[in-house]
Amino acid sequence: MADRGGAVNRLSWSHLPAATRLDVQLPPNRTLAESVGIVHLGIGAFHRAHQAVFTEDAAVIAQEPGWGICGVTQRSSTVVDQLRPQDGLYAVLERSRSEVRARVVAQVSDVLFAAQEGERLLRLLADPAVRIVTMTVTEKGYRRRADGTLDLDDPAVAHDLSSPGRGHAGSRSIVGQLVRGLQARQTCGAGPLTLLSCDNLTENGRVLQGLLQDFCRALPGRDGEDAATWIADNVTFPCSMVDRIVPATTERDRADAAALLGVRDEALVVAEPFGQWVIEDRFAAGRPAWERAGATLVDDVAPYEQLKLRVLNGTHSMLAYLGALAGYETIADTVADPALRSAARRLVDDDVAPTLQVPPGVDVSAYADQVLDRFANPALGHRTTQVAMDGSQKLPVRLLGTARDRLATGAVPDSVALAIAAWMAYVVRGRDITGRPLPLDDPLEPRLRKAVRDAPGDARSITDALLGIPEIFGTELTDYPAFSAAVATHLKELL
Ligand code: CS2
Repeated sequence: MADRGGAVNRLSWSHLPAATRLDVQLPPNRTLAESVGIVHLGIGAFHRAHQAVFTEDAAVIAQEPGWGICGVTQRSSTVVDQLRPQDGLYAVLERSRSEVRARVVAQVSDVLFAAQEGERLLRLLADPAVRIVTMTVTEKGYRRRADGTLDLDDPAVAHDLSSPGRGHAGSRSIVGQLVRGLQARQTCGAGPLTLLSCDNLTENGRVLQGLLQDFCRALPGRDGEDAATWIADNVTFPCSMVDRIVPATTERDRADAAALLGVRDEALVVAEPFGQWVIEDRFAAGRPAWERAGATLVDDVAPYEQLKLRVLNGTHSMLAYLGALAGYETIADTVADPALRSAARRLVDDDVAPTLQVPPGVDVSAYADQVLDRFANPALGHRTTQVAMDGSQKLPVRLLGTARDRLATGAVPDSVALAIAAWMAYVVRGRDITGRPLPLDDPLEPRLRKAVRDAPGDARSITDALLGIPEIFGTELTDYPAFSAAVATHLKELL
């Protein structure tokens, strides 16, 4: 089956790339990651291109075994089917403007499909060798209400709360899996643990901690109280900021990788050369020497996180909606349009910059230039519609904090209004300028469609209908009529 660039064999420890190419980095010694010390929930492309790489580099530099990763997949067995036949090996294809390089990563030494292997997940969380649980489960994976509390009516959460007894294995929500795992850990006497959220949320560690507390409070009987006390005494929840652009892998990427590696890699991920990780240094039971791999360990992540979410992710979302509507397939094509690049730059200069608490040594203008240059990397092929998905979950984190801070000082954040109007136009139109359909991939899709259907159809009424969804916009924005007027004006132009 020589289907991928002539490569017959599949990547694994018995089929490694030849050691002769300078543009291919081979994995380190197999034993380094054999023993699992980290369980990662949500083993998608992002984790494999980011935290797993930092962890492997740290293990190699410090020559420290024991931090192998067991990647847990939640919704489908695809990643398990990709990684297991490859002994967990996969390549990161790094695409800069001028070159393509690949490195084979071996840090993910085990994988697990939670829906079918609940018992094993529980055993791992209760294993004393496991000292950190990291996660990238996306914004919607936390199942939060608009007020930040756990959505107890969410079917997965409700299921987990009503499942019988301590340490029950069939949990479906992340929060349920964690609390049940921690109960099992308490029972086994396995000792303290760190839960490290790596999702794009404001104060991700605090958010996670709050959700676990909500879950414990909602558990019937004494179980919840016991679990909450044990967690308070034994578990830390550092915040972290993660950054690397990781577009969805395509068949072309797989063919390029096969040509480079000489073996097929079904678990391939693609990434830009840049990578950043800022972590609050509050670990309950040790951690890899991530600082030796280039991560920044700090006392307070908030300024870094705010900078990244508001500048990078804020402009990313704005460009995704404006670009998709204008018929651009990729973010790189979008920032190549001078009008759209300036719109993103204005969002940073006029609205975001005045709200920031700038991290030491950072120049916001230079940071914004760097971000837009990263977006402009044409080799990535990062699709506008990929960034556009889950808007209802992303806008609050990326844009509404900026809006609130500006409004509180009496300013009307016109660029934020444009970004929100672009999202609304994307939802309403469902097609780009050439008539091509734009997918609305969003957990609130039925709600969004209904709001638009029920509105009379002019830009003002659509703006009011969508801004009136409290799950996205909360309730305070309605106190600022000048802001909703600005959104409506932009929406009218876009429609
Ligand atoms: C993007 C992010 O898909 C998206 O919504 O904005 O995934 C972005 O590429 C990363 O946060 C970069 O670190």
